[in-house]
Amino acid sequence: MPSYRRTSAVAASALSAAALVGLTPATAGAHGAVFNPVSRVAACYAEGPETPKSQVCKDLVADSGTQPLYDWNEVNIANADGQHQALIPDGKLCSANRAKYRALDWARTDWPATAVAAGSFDFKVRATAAHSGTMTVYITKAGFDPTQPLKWSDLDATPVAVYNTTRTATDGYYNFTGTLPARTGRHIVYKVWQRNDSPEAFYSCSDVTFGGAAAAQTQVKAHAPTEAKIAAGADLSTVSHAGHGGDEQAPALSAETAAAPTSPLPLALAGAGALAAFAGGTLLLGRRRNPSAS
Ligand SMILES: [Cu+2]
Repeated sequence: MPSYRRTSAVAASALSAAALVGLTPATAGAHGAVFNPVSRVAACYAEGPETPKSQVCKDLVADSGTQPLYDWNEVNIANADGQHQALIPDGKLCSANRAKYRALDWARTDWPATAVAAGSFDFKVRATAAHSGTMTVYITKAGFDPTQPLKWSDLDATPVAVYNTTRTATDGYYNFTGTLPARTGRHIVYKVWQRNDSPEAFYSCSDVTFGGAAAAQTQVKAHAPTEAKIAAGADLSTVSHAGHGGDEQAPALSAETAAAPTSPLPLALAGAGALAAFAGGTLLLGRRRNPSAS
């Protein structure tokens, strides 16, 4: 499908103006996070990196600082290439085995949680950068003990949702419906988002509670960051606007555009599924190792 990766550099001055309609500015940082049910890192970011309210988020900041929260849309492995279980040991699923995000692995029962019930569920993923790939969402098996570190074998092999993502997201969100099985008490929803235009993958844990009693254990209500909150913290994010933080090389660009890294680059050519570097009025379609850097 991504045959454009093989495309050798060609001057594409003949590209129709219609194709330009799909150009979107690549101003956002990388990736995204699950907002419903809200993921651990997103819930703590929503509380405020400087003023966390729940004890677990306070403890996260005490342990790891505020940066993991400002970088709420990261939690990635640049070269995952589908090898999730080989790369992430048991107990490290929520951090994707990233030391920076180690606190997310804490097996605690006071993570802000979303009350859910068996049946249809509308997932929401805030994508600060849209990527082509597949989002696979799992839930822990019945009988899961949330006081123990999350293991791969804790996850029900049957996903609760599988969603193919595109390079565009509606108003910055991927919305899709899944089906939650019957459960009781506290469980973890685990998301793996594997890109198919690069080996990169993203991971997250969202805490959910089935039934009212367990939900009451959470003192601070879980909520997702607002757009205002996202904007307010963007300047403190270390997730590069041109690449993917420290995890990945910034995209290879033409000489002209590489010389001006601060200018927003129109990277996405929707429809054509191709990438363009817009330089000096000339559109170049070039082969890129990592075509969809955001
Ligand atoms: Cu990204």
